[in-house]
Amino acid sequence: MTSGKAGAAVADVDVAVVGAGFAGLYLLHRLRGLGFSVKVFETGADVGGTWYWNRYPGARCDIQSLDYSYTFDAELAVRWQWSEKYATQPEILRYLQHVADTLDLRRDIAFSTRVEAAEWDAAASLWRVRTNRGDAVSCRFYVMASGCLSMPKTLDIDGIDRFAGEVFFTSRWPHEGVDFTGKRVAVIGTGSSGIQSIPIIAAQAAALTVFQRTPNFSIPAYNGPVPADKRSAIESGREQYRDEARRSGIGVPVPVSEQGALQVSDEERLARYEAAWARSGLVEVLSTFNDLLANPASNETLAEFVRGKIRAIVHDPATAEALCPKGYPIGTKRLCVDSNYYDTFNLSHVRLVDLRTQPLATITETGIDVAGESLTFDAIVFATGFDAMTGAIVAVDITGREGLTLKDKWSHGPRTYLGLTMAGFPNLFAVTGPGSPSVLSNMVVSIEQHVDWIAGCLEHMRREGLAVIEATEAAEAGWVQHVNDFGDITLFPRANSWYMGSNVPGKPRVFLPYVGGVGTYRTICDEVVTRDYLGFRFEGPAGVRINDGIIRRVQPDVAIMLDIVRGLGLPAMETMPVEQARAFAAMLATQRPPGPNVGECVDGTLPGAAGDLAYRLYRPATPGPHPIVVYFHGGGWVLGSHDADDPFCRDLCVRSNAIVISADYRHAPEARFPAAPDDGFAAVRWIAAHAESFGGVPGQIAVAGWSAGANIAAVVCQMARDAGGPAISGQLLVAPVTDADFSRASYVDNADGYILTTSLMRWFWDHYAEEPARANPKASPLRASSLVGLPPALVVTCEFDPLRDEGAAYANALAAAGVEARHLPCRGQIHTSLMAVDAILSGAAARAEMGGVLRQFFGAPILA
Ligand code: N01
Repeated sequence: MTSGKAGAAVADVDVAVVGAGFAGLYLLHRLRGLGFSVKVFETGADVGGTWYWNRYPGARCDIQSLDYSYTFDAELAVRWQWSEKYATQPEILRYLQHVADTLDLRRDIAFSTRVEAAEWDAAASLWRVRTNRGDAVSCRFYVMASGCLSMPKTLDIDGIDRFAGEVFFTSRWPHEGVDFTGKRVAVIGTGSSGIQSIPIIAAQAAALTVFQRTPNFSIPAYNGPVPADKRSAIESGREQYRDEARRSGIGVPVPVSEQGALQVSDEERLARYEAAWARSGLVEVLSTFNDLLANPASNETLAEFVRGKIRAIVHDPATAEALCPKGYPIGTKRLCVDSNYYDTFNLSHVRLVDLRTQPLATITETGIDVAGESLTFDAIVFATGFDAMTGAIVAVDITGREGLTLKDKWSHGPRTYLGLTMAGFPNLFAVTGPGSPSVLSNMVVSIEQHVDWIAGCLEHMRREGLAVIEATEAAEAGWVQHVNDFGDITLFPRANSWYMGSNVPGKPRVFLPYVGGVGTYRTICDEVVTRDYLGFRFEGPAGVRINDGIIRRVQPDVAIMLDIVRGLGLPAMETMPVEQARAFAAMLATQRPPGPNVGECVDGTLPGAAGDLAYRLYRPATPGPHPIVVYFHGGGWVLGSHDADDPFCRDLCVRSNAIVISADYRHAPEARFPAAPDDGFAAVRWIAAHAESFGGVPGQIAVAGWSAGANIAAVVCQMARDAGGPAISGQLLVAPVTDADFSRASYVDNADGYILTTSLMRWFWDHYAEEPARANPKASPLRASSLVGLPPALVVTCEFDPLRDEGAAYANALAAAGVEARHLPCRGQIHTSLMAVDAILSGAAARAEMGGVLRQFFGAPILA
């Protein structure tokens, strides 16, 4: 018995845990070691979780056993020797039984006991848990360690109750095993469970028919003894190996290529895929290039490679084609790892029924009816999957504060903070819950990290005398946003998979796991702690303590870029002499992806206000003539050239179907204000007057620019209006400088840390213009006496940019002056990130919108 908060009710145990699989066992051991009393409830009659239930023939892990092992106990790691590269279910179960015995865990586990309900008692600050055996247990903390793939999907096939033969579910396989010798067997489902069991069932059965609705990609396991190189890699530096796993993307230390699949020649790409196929391993194969799960064209190269393998293995071309997955990217449904799966379809007694061409009508007394055929079977095996990630959690009737049930809270998709906790549900934790890397990782690594985090949190609360912890609504909403943002820059949402909840009829289509990687995720969880449990509300005898906030607000790919930049320890540009800063900026520009191909790219010169100016012209691949966008590069009037913004200009050209002419201008401090806008205006006048010679449409000229270039574009529009021409069709101002005023909130909020800093902006202004000149509308276009009569505008601003508020102010002022002006605020972006074409994918939607608006400026329809 243990006490709750001072003066509060006394709980039966400190912690109640649901599930005695990998997660529950380690949780029990870890918390017991810290002196907490723990009770584990397990539906199964023994430990094992997933590995207790999934006893179907061929069940194995698909992460190598040496990696798919606990790491918390060095002695255990040395003592236990795996017999195979991918251990079988019985061996993994024996391992977990061994762990339970060695650590004496069974005495605190109630087997064959299902938790049916758990209710938060706010007055007593404890959970009241009820089981199917009528136990009522109170606890201070309640932990769902119930697994991600433990709740079988409710069967959505007609007629199941009518079948008179034998029925089996891979997820609930009989303990005594099944003998299919001489039988006609049907297997429905071709996910990992189907793909693992089909070859073994085929070896026994008289006839096997596989019913496939969606083909899956599968790679060979090449199972065998534990690979010697892997064993020695671990044994020669166990801690270092495990640490690398914890900091890796998937929880297995595998080198990830630094190249995209399209950055190498066709021959090189094929050679790498062949090597990966020969080596196998799902993590390894998907790490062959760094953009396989982000770039559809890259992904398709691997998908087609695997299809080629299927066609080479399966003799009957029609069967091979039916087995070839199409219509979703490889890796976005769990990649399967098989032993002789495709070869099985070369056996004369094995048949594939493609449910896409012969839909399943019903199950009958004697078998299965599909379109045009009635098939007879002695046994049907359902390998139809799980209500993944949320199913097992909401299977318990969980009621939090003020009667809120978790089922209701998650009715539109799960909402968690870090995949660990939920607002409205105090003192409730989930191990590898939705919103954490979980199923996209080596589960054991993720489980250990979650258990350690929970243990650390409980210790912290004990130390501080805190009784209740709960995620705040804002922290949770921020995390849900971050998880979705990460999912959205990958290809995962393009598949109907259980990752998306789309395998279960009626389940909200939401990307369930966190795709940022276990290393990134661990850093975030640790940061929550070091920032004094950011995003949590605590209650204790001293009252309520709230540390509200959002742990990640910048877009995920922007965060990764910022981490890389920070890691490089680059000097601040404003500390350099101008020439050095220019060379430095030019060097950085060479590190970016090149941007898309355009029809033609030519360099030339045109007359400026005081001498020739270089320009670069980008012509679309479509037949001309085209409208023209005159573009001004960024760089604080001091740095940059048409090289600097080259990828962005290419992107604009492709998306707008317009010629983009990136016109240079004289730079400060050699040529200070107003040289830049004077050159800009001269360039626009020249190009307008010679539009046809550029292949342009006369009278269809827009201006665009980024940062200081957007300042020039905005000023040029004012100069053209005041000079009576040329007519400008529209202005695209991306993160523009519009006002020399450092007092706006965005300068304060984003002073540092987002590449363009306040001090760098001061440095730019100091080089560009004397204080009094800065008030001139040719330097600060927001200060123009009137904005009436300016061309339509799209003003794009970035949330974490010192220039954000002056951009927004310009958009508002334009609109107030009757200009057709739109403001596009980009959540989570920084000053430079929209320029990073093909590197910051979260900026792609904004770039598409810019291209669409340019088309609108010229009166053309926006393409999809
Ligand atoms: O389940 P699944 P699983 N009519 O959902 C089909 C892990 N695991 O148990 O894709 C006809 O992947 C369904 O078709 P479709 C691993 O993470 C690991 O195989 O929905 N067919 C699909 O083909 C894995 O990803 C290992 O069109 C129906 C299949 O059933 C996860 O568990 C081993 C249907 C279900 O595939 C789940 O794998 C096993 C219907 N009404 C599992 N309903 C390891 O190796 C469903 N299907 C560690």
